[in-house]
Amino acid sequence: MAFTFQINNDVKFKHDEKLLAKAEGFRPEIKKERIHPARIVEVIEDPLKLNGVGVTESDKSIDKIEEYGLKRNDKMILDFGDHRVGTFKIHIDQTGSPMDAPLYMRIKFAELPAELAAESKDYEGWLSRSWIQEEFIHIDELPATLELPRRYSFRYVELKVLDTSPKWQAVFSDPMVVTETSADYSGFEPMRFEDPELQKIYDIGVKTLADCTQDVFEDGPKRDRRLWLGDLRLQALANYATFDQTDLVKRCLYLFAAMTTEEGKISANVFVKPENVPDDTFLFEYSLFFISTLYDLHQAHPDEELIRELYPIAKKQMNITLKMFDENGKLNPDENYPVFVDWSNDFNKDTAGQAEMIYVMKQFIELVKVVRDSEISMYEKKLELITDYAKNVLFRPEKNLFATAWDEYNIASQVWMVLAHVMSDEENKSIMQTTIQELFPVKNIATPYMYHHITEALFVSGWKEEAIALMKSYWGKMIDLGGDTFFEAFDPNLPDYSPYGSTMINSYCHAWSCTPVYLIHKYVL
Ligand code: RAM
Repeated sequence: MAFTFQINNDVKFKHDEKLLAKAEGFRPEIKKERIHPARIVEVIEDPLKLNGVGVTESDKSIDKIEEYGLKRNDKMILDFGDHRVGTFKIHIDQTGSPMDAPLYMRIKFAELPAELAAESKDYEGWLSRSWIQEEFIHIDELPATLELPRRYSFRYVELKVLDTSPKWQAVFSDPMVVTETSADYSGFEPMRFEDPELQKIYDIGVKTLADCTQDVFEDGPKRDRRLWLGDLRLQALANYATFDQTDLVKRCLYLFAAMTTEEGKISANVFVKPENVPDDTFLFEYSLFFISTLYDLHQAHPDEELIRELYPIAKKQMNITLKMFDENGKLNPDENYPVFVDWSNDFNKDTAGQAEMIYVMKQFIELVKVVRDSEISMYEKKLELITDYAKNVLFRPEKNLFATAWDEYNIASQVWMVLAHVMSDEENKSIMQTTIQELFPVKNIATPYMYHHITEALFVSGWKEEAIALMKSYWGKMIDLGGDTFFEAFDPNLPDYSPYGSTMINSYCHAWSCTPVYLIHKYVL
């Protein structure tokens, strides 16, 4: 089912000031560092890189940058050597005759060379074009230091002079990014592997996580630059395996907990600037993953007081979701509260949604035990009913696979049922074997988010070699295509895929793709 914009203007939200104050108390310090470009590059055709675009070192030297005068339509691309998140500053002067007209220029920021080759005037996607990282600027007097107020996410900066005048040229010097992150490297010991492929995947995963670790766990520093619950759940797991900044996870949980709807439904994402505002967007499992994130935090760093404090929020959400199940334990999907699973809409998500509920209910019951809620048996009975429906109706023994409502057998259904441990370990191993035989190689899955779940399902069901192979081929392919960080959306069969109708808006540093750091930490060693 397609999920685009949800507009729910009539929904009323709470603002629990006490919980918001706690979120504020855990606001992290943003660390800054000045970085200068490593070289000047030019865009080239490169069939091995994303969308066939790469870069090569220019014959211009970065050390002599102030010797190059740029006139109408001239451009220069600065390469900052790695992915950076921060603000940009450059000094501009002129050479030649007096400045008889303003300087008019475009500055474009790109995470990957493919974005340098794309022109924003051609953009026809359904998300706002305002996400495209470029600025058109007039400067009346030179010399001047141009300090852009916005934060950008990039490795490359293209300076294009749209016009000077035939009498003079623009001269640039001292370009610099002041990077921003709240990731704390001080106590962090990166893991070391003999396998160089694994090392690269791990290192890039850590970098992806760090660049998304800001005032909250952002989904992506280029876009949407906000806190999404589905992303948070995975970021938090990766965080425990790396920087282990528990306070930031708490901050994010408090933000969601403080701003539910009046009924207690949890938003899919929240904004924190200029003030805390929940988005009127709701996704079935994102709401539920508040419970998972709380459970995972308690696993990583037991904190009974926090569980007691946030349990009422988790319970309300659980009760709201339980109403979506009928007397037989079947999920009645609601298109206004869609099951997400992946950006691909090429498969039915009902069975995956049923499994996600089982996955979360098991974690919820552990929280029920922590707080000793007397309603425990009601939840256990509901879990049994919903699980029985999955086992007796959705599972097809003759196929050894779970079906969806329309008798479709897809990877997502198997993966989530395995992650939810609906069947025994032995049965799970055999279901994943059938999945590998019948449904692999993976097709029509568009995000590292779903590839993460496929990989984890292989690990938990005893297919370790297959899991590592999938991780290497999928995340490794993003590296081969030129990624310095991992992408938001990536279908290896359709490398130029975008959920939004244009890759210009895709984010190439997206936190939900950083999970190899967690998977490697948990299952490989
Ligand atoms: C993308 C966002 C976010 C994700 C949603 C569902 O648009 O960037 O990462 O959680 O999809």
